[in-house]
Amino acid sequence: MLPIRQLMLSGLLAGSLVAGPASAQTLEFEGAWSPEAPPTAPVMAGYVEITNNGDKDVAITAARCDDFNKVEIHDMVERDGMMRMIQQERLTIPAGETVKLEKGGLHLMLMKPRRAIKQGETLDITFETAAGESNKVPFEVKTRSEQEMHHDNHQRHH
Ligand SMILES: [Cu+2]
Repeated sequence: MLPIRQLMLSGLLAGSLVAGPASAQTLEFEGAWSPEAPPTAPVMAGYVEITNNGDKDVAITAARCDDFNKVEIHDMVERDGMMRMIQQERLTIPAGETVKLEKGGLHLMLMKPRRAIKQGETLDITFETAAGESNKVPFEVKTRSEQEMHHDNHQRHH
């Protein structure tokens, strides 16, 4: 019986080794935050750095949050001398690269809050990829000055 058990065990081990990296999330989300907005604001923004640790490009095709009617991915584009926000149907994170969603560029647009959202709260935003993976990311609601302070501290540590 023993050799069979060992065979099965090694088979299981091999199986888990194969399944491990394939099922792990390839996207890494860092520094996710949302600037606090006045209570009557119809939209809020979301910023985050997304790194693709895999060896294949990953396309984010949707984002959603229970606290908002809709979440869109926007980019800032100059048209006719004016900066406009253009909705992106997909956001591709190239293999091994980091894409930054930040002020003045790519950002999340959180539309029509379903409740009052205050500083210090966390918004759970879920990103869906074209491959069917979903990544739930906590976005911290902060004032802009808080975020700048945090950024300074962060840089001092490195
Ligand atoms: Cu926008």
